[in-house]
Amino acid sequence: MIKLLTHNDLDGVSCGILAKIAFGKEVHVRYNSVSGLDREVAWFLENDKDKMLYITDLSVNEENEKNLEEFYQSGGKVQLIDHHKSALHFNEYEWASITVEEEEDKLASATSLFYEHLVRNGHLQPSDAMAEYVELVRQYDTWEWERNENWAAQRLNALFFLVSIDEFEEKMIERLTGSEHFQFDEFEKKILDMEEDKIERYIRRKRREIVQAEVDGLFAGIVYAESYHSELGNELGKEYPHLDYIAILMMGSKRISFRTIHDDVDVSEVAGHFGGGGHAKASGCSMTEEAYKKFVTGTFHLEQLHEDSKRNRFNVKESSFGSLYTNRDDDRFFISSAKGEWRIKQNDRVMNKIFHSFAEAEKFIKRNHEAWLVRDEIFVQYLMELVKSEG
Ligand SMILES: [Mn+2]
Repeated sequence: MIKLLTHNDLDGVSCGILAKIAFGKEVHVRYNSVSGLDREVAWFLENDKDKMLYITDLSVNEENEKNLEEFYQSGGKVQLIDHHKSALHFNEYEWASITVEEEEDKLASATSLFYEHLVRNGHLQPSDAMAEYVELVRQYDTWEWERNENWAAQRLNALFFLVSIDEFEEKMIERLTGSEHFQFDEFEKKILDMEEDKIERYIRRKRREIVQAEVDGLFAGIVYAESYHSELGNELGKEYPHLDYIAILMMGSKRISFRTIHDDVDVSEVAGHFGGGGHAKASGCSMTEEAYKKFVTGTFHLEQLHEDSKRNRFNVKESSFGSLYTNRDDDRFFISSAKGEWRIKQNDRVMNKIFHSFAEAEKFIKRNHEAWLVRDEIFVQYLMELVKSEG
């Protein structure tokens, strides 16, 4: 008999799906949260030692690390397969294999590594449908889907959250063993479309609820939201690129998620300051007393950011005619360029500062004045007044 302990996200569950295709009734799969795995491993070492143990997409604590090595040295069968950088030190054991990058510019996921392992050891007959599925999971789990705009990968993860794990498993096993290629069926396409519409409306609403504040030297966009953190963090980050990161507050669970779209910002450091952690682009922490003061109390009185006008034909960013912004005090900010240098005219006065790109100039007025791009009508009126006053 074989036991597989794996993560309960798409990457981890897909390892379970592959194991069930490879071993059928011979394998017993259990899905775990990051914190739940060690209990399961300890239980295995107490009660299940006659089985072969696979651990995928997760790694164990020091005590289990020691006990697994002992288990292995005394003839036990165990194989740990993971792709997280933080687990690289497990490579010193014969029973563990940690691979972060499959090849240059191609990150590994647990599912892609496990698939390769099963095929290489003759447990699984490779197929196009499986290879296509594994690649979607890999791209989702490593965020490569974003760069590649691989929406099927994103939709696969959305589907994973729309149905129960049991149902997802059953559907995928049937599809991967019964079809030549991996595809969503008509019903799935329909519910995925509905889900996308729902997320879009949710994000549109949140875009109007965001406030900005400088917290510990970085500019944060702060929003209250219980759902769709990845999509929300990404969309808000792109809508307001002058912000260093987005902090998503969950009052019910007393937690904060941090997301950034910027390569020069590391939100695992931001979370670390409040006792949390995570990745450079996505992290989280508990809402400590200090975090509560900074993100909740410190920002409750603030007014929401105003969105840039979206349907303009004339007043657009980086235009050679200039771009006009305003703020809540009714100041006018006119950004224009000459000879590769960008300047800002605030009301009647041109600022001393010189900017080397439009983005820098815009960032300045958005950070310091919470300004937004005005509608075409106001822009045209502004230009007419300018002509009049000059003529
Ligand atoms: Mn993973």
